[in-house]
Amino acid sequence: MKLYHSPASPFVRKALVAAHELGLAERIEIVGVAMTPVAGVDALNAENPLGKIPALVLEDGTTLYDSPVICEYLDTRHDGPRLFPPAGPERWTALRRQALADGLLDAAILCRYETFLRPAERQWADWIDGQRGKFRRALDALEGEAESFGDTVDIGTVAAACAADYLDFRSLDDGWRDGRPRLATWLEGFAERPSMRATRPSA
Ligand code: 99T
Repeated sequence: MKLYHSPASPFVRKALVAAHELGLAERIEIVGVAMTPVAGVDALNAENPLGKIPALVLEDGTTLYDSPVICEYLDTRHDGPRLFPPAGPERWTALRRQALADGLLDAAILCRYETFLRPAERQWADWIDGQRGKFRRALDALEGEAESFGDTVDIGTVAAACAADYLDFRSLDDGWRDGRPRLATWLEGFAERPSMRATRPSA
């Protein structure tokens, strides 16, 4: 399998953390790409018309995207404990947490693009505030349930860890731990998992 990858992408990281947790990381070949919403890469666009990463090219040439689909696919490729609970309330909780964390990231990345990519004279402060409001409310929601994360390793907690860690990586909200002690403590522990350490972004 080939994974279109950038070390900065928290969505790619989520797919790779899943691969490490499931013992599949060595079966994935990394294809590095550097693109933005305003500077695409033809080879990636040919695999994923949305021009986004992660995109996973399977052995039969099929390409899967986006990160929830890739993670759920990887979860069918092993015999160990599942990252996606198969049924019942645990499944809906894990999927909802994944949606919350992915939505947090969507808002955070839109802030990043707005402040980093868009020329300063065209930036829209209200819009940035709106996105910041979304990811801060998402953090509050994660804080509200962090105590129940316990030692759970599923797609919900993997997504939550990748999302919160991205805020630090891009310095998008340096004070996010203030008032969110449970989430902060939980992340400190989860970030030490080998899967998280192996995928920690460096640049
Ligand atoms: O929007 C673009 O054209 C390029 N952006 C991406 O490919 C980002 C990379 S994070 N990926 C997504 O937004 C994927 C979202 C999708 N729903 C999923 O896979 O779950 C780059 C962050 C950074 O550089 O800081």
